[in-house]
Amino acid sequence: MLNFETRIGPDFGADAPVYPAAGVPEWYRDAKLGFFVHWGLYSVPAWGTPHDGRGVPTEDAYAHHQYAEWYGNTVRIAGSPTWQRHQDVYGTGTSYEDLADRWDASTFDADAFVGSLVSAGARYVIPTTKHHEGFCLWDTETTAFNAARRGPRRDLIREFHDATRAAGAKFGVYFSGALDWHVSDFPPIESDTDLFRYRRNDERFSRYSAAQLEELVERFSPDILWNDIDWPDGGKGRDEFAVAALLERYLERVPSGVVNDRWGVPYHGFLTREYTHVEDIVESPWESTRGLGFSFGYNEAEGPEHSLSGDALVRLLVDVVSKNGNLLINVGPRADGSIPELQAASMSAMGRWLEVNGDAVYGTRPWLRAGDRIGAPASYTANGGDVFVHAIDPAAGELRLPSELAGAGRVTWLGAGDAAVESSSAGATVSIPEALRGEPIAVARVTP
Ligand code: FUL
Repeated sequence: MLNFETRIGPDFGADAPVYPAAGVPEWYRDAKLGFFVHWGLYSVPAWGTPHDGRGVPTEDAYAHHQYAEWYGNTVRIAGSPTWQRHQDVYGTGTSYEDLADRWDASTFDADAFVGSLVSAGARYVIPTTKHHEGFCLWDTETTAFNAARRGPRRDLIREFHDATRAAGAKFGVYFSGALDWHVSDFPPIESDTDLFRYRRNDERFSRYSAAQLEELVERFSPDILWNDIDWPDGGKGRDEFAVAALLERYLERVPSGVVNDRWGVPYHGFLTREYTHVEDIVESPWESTRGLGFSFGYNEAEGPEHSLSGDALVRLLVDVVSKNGNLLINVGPRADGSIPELQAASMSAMGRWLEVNGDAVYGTRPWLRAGDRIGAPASYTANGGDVFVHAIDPAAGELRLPSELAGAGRVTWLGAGDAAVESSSAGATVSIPEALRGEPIAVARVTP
């Protein structure tokens, strides 16, 4: 997994740039669930070695990268499975960038696509505008290597933006700040050290990244700027094209906007965690991200054994929200813009669950603690005076209320009405209605 430490630098001493006041708006904390969309040239081959990151020795991690969106790097590592497969499928004469002309997105319908994310519960949508490959999905003036001129011949980000706003969701942009393989000339990245060594930090590139991000801000006023893998060092000072000035102008334009923590400067909005289990409530607002499988870009080599089921997805959402996080779950479409069935099935299951149980997720804040694991396990969320007790093993048939709530006024099951509380010397318990025992999580609302 790419859980390297973000590198803060360089140290400007007394000349350090001044950053805008950091903050995370309430709308973001209320939203709880967003969808990432990783879509790019890598969706054409749609391939990576499927694994969860644990079975592969560190020295082989990049040659066997499970992230299909890293194809453009993995394919350059001679002897890697991706290198071999590329030759088998495309022959030796096809470069990664040639894939741009093989990208046919003609069946993509942004309204239908975003509609399925919103039905799955998304309150915000963040497409990759430019991943590490350097291909821009919007009609940019900064490079001809973009989706309006090559492949789809459409401004895909404009389409995502319009559809997302029309659906009433917030719109964010993912942007690969310091990695752009299209305008770099380095050996492939084969280790976490290479990740910082084989990247451009010069002023020209810093200006290029700045111009692209600024274009996105001016055209789309995104609610979220989700930068990835740092910002080029040449753009970290006090210049007008540097990140401090960019963020200042962004927040002037979008005062309710929010940014993440991957800029490589002493400034952050929400914290990010990628394929990471967080143990307990984190006070600073944070966001958990992962793919539905082990990749963000669509990996056609993955099967159900690599993917989150609908039940597992609901449990992940509740676990994250009970600990003060948002879940940014990723969908990786096929090149043509369709959502693979395996992903669609889990998304629909989450949407159905949220239709009944959304009150226990959206707008909530953590309770006194994230959960209890004594007896039948439970997670907690709270809103106003109400506490939501999430039975995470409803098949157990019984839920024990935490001692702080034992004398509470009223207990109702979301989707099944009032509950009768039984008190004994062991504490207060409620029986889980039969109708909810097959759910991934059954939720009792406790009103004092
Ligand atoms: C990582 C990237 O390298 C992955 O490809 C993905 O975009 C993930 C969200 O962030 O750092």
